[in-house]
Amino acid sequence: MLKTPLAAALLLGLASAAQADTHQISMLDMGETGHMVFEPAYLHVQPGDTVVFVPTDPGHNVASLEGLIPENADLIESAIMGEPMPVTFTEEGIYALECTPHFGMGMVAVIQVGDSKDNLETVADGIRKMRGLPKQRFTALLEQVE
Ligand SMILES: [Cu+2]
Repeated sequence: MLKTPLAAALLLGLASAAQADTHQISMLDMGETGHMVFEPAYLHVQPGDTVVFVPTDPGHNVASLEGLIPENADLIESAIMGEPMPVTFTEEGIYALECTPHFGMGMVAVIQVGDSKDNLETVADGIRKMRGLPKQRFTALLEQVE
């Protein structure tokens, strides 16, 4: 009795694991798009996909901005500054991310997971309250949301 559902669950797990993609975002002192950047700074991924944040230059991290990720999503924060940080995104929606030491220099990124735009207005509101380069770059990134 137990064997079949378990086998099915395992197969389903394998199937979804096989479909999940891994993406990479570099964290750079100087990239093609400017100083202190995530490249790419906007990425549209599917639920279950993993994004590996790679501090190609040292001294960068990745963290989610309070209230600017989907309601049920786990907070994101690099365990160790300067170490690659894999994040598996399961909750659909828009994620606003920063490099904590370089937020003021506009080192920000937007990840869109799946097709839900339920929290798009919340994120847009949060960005409207910012100033300077973070606001400028976030605004441009949010325009890329599909
Ligand atoms: Cu940084």
